[in-house]
Amino acid sequence: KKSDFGLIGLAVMGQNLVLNVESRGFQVSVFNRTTSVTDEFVAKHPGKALVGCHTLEDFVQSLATPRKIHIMVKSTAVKDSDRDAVDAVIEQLIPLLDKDDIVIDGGNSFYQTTERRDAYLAGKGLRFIGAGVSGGEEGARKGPSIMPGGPASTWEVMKPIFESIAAKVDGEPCVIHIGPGGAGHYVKMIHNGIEYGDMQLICEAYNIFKNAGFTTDEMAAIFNEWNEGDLLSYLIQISGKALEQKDPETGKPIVELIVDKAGQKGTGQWTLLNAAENAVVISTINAAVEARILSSQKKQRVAASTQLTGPTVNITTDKKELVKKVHDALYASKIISYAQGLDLIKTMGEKKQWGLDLGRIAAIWRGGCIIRAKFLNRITDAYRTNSNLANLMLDPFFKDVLSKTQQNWREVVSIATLNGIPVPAFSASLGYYDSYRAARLPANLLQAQRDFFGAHTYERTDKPEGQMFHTEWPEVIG
Ligand code: 2AM
Repeated sequence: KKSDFGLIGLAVMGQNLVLNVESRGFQVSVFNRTTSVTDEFVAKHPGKALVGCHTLEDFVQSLATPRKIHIMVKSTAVKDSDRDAVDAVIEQLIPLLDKDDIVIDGGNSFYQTTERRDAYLAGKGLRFIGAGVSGGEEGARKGPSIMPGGPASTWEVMKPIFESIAAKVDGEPCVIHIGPGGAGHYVKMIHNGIEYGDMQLICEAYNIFKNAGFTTDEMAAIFNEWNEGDLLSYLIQISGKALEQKDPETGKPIVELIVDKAGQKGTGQWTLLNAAENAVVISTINAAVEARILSSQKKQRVAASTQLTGPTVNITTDKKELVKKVHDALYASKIISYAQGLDLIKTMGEKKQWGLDLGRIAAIWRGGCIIRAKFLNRITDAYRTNSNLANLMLDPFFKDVLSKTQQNWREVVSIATLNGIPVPAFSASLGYYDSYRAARLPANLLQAQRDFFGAHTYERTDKPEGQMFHTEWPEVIG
């Protein structure tokens, strides 16, 4: 019997994905460059419908047509011109495949690279799907959130397998056809940017509590409680669990022993670059990426800590009150972060004519992936009610939440600022909210400056739009 599905690249994610597909009743062929890995994997799972292959030829021959070959190897290309392991595997596969066979790249590839591969394989009569897969190792095994991009007709062929392996929420699989070409990997990239935002916001909440003298156990209890309400999400849940964890050697909370230097693999930076290219403001995600960068400059920070002064921390707010305020600051900032990320997806989707459905995209993030959260239901509802929503903040539900949380949000940013506690993502979110809702910003003076030094001209509030004016400004000497 030929296999229903094939997977190349048996690192942890690949292995887990194979076990997931197999568990849904499909026979899976596997191939890994280092053959001992293949043998060990198959030997470790006796009785499962797995076919281990030592050569790509055998692997391809073992698959039913049209073949469905999922590549899960290390992707490193960051520009459309870069070639990486995914390209190497594709090149090896091409001479072995037949017309209409389907190649799926399930790694974190850059969306432009995906577009190049899509066009290249289409030119050879082959079909390509660039799929963002989120959920880490556990998600891959039990059900990830999958964001596939490619032709709708190819999606139709892949749909039964993708839907059966994806996470389910309320019986709905966490996978939809995102759009053509690079749309899937693009949406996965923004998903990662949003993930950066969510994580940083939680860390800022933690930092305020820590400075206010809360113990890690108290903080764990707060996160655990929040996980029963509006903030219910995987990231809040694991933050509570992480804070509870004690180091077996010292008995201390493990979180307090972990060095405060954050790593990153690059999808956050890609998101920033793309936002800049599209002139979309994603200040919360931006703050989150930059916070990781500053955290990694530990040496400079330690040196500066004895040179640059700040206020003495003295938070006098009642603990219970503070918890409520920080909750609201976190909730409001999270809404802003999603509003910005979705604005970027919307802008790019329109530019590329991808026909993206923001409500359905939010719906497939409800399960499987790292940003899974209860409040995504509200986002889905918002776009279901109004698919043309200009900004998530303007949806009636979110408008109301922002209105009710903002006093506490402002107080938290004030308390943190007055105490010298950095809250770059909380304050960037608030700055965005206040700028977006301002009927008049100080850009009038900015236009005057531009006209002053560069005769760039300006419009007037008392004259028709589009009519440009210039002032003969006085000469400035020195
Ligand atoms: P390996 O076990 O032979 O190293 C993650 O690194 C996965 O990608 C591994 O399964 C690894 O195979 C595979 N991989 C990395 N580079 C590769 C390449 N150039 N060709 C094929 N597989 C590769």
